[in-house]
Amino acid sequence: MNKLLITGGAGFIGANFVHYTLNHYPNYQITVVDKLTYAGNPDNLKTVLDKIEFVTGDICDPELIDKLIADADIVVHYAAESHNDNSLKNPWPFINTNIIGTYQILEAVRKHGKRLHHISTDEVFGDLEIDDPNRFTEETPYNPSSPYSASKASADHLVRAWMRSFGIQATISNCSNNYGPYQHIEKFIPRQITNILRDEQPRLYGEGKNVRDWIHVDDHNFAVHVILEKGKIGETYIIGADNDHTNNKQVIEMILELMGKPKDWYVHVTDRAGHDMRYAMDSTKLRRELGWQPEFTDNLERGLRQTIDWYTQNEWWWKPEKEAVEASYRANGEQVVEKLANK
Ligand code: NAD
Ligand code: TDX
Repeated sequence: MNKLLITGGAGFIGANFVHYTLNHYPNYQITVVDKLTYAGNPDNLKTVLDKIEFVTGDICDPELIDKLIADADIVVHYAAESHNDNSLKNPWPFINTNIIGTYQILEAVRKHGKRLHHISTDEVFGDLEIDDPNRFTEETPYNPSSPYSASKASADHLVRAWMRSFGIQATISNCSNNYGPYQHIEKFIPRQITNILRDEQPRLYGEGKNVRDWIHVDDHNFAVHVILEKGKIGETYIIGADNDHTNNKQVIEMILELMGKPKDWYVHVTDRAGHDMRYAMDSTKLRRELGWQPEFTDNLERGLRQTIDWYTQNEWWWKPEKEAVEASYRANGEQVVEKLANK
């Protein structure tokens, strides 16, 4: 039985990966290492704690990481600071965890000769114009915009350098925006759903023309398993579900309609500094070479309905934090922009 070490397994995508693996790939023995930052929640794993080993710890701690990787066969590296808005307020945790933490993992993987899969993002490529027909591919040059995306780009470069210089056995995936259960309510989709559940209006940055290539978290994690099983060492794979045709305003309108509210019941708020306009992913390589296909392809509405149901049924999970998350947005200067009427 292969031993899998999952970093960041108490966060949104990592916790979903643990559940997905236990349900679909039971032949792995799982250890999770997670620092339990504000974004890590042990409740995300509470139903499976008897089936996994959970270690509270920091990926920047070289001794701990060396010991855990010595004991594993495969490392899947999700741990990161992940929220762009936070990286604009204080970049340091992003530099520390995303770059130095990845360095510590690479050194231990090199020393012990273990297999690594590194989880990255579409944001390393920068953004596209609204009317640009191109999509990001594995060959697109890196051009990150925010401290978050620059730190993820740095980590990807380190992984590539360790593959080439030291011959470590690694793969990389760059995925688009995820949504689904257990996503922290600071993020776009769960923030709007939980606002509506509290009878508060959704909050759209600027005009809301920005486009994200939405993918359900299970489709992302299925792709990671496909790469672990069939991916070629040294390769990078783009993961995306071809959902790059719905802008933020339209996503809010869909959520409002699905939750029985008027379509224009939202407010425009201060835009994000340096806000990326559009991401779009070309996942042809993953589909053609490894045979991956997403289940929620082109069906954002179905995925949103499932996600709305989850937040509706799991108020206990998000409600205690909601006030503080919204207070933090206000403290960072988020304000309603009166002059942008909904149209
Ligand atoms: P998240 O913020 O929900 O979870 C991150 C987890 O990492 C948390 O549990 C946190 O406690 C843990 N962590 C943070 N610093 C740590 C440290 N120093 N040591 C150990 N654990 C630490 O993030 P997420 O949205 O689940 O993203 C997971 C990964 O996927 C990240 O690498 C992110 O860049 C990447 N990614 C995310 C998306 C997305 O849409 N959310 C898209 C593409 C790629
Ligand atoms: O309240 C909001 N209103 C709003 O209009 C929030 C929180 C966001 N937005 C906009 C900003 C973005 O255009 O929605 C879009 C999505 O925002 P986020 O959920 O913050 O995601 P994004 O910045 O696109 O980054 C996400 O996808 C790539 C993840 O957070 C990253 O970890 C991942 O790498």
